[in-house]
Amino acid sequence: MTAPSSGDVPGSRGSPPFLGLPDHGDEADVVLVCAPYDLTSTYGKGAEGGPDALLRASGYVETWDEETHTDLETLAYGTWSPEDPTAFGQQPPETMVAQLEAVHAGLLERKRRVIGLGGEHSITCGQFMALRERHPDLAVLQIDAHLDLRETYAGSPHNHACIAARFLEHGVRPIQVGIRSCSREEAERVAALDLKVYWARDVAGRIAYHREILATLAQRPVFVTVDLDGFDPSLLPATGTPEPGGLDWFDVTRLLRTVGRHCRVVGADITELAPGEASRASEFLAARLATKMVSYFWLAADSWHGLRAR
Ligand SMILES: [Mn+2]
Repeated sequence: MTAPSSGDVPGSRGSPPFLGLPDHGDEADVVLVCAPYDLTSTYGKGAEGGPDALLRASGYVETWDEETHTDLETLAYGTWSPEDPTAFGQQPPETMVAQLEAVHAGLLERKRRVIGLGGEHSITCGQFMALRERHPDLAVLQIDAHLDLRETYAGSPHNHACIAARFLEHGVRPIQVGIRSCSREEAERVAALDLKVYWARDVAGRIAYHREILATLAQRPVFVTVDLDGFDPSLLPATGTPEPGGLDWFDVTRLLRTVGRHCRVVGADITELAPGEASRASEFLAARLATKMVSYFWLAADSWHGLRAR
């Protein structure tokens, strides 16, 4: 694999194009960064197939967003994929994260809007670090079934069960939504640090808490990281740790729409899609979520915020 530099040109290297549209390479407005990585997952495996499955499914998603009345075809898309996906997937998490950080830093430098595609949730750290470097006041909204607050897991600080601990380590207190599983130590950490956790049992089917989230996000640039296990497994079974009692489609999309409407979203990702047999609905949901992110965070947001859409 060739080491990426900040000047690395995004371009399709074998991954299906987003929405089946032409890949605009270096001219893209929105870049999907594929991270086919699943080394540290402990239960259900297969997340290395997530980015390609999502992109493939996106070819069958309507480009007209029925809700915001925006046409995704008015933006130009590109994908970045590792030169050698097998080598990418076998490297230790520390080097994987460092590589992704360089890729994301280069894209941010060129003012690209980026959605990271996992891969397991540890891939988030690369994009987060690049965004944090650029936006010292970065806020993080995490949708997940799990707190991910362990300092290390299975011997690594970059295990997929540790991503929120990495946010804290870099001075960012994540807002976590959809949580319904944690260890005693993680629960104690939430209490000790007074972290803002929106448990699935408290927020499923509700929207009143959105106002509180907006107050916390205030005027800060926001990174939205979605572990797909935040959704209920009846909707999205194709994920490594399908915890019961999750969020439904409208729980998640209404929250993301509110955040796009009122905040400046500077990056997002979708992780932990682990395609397998009969996972078409999961793959399609993940692809549809990517289109909603583009609409809410950028396409519709440009007009909501009074900016001129391209
Ligand atoms: Mn999770």
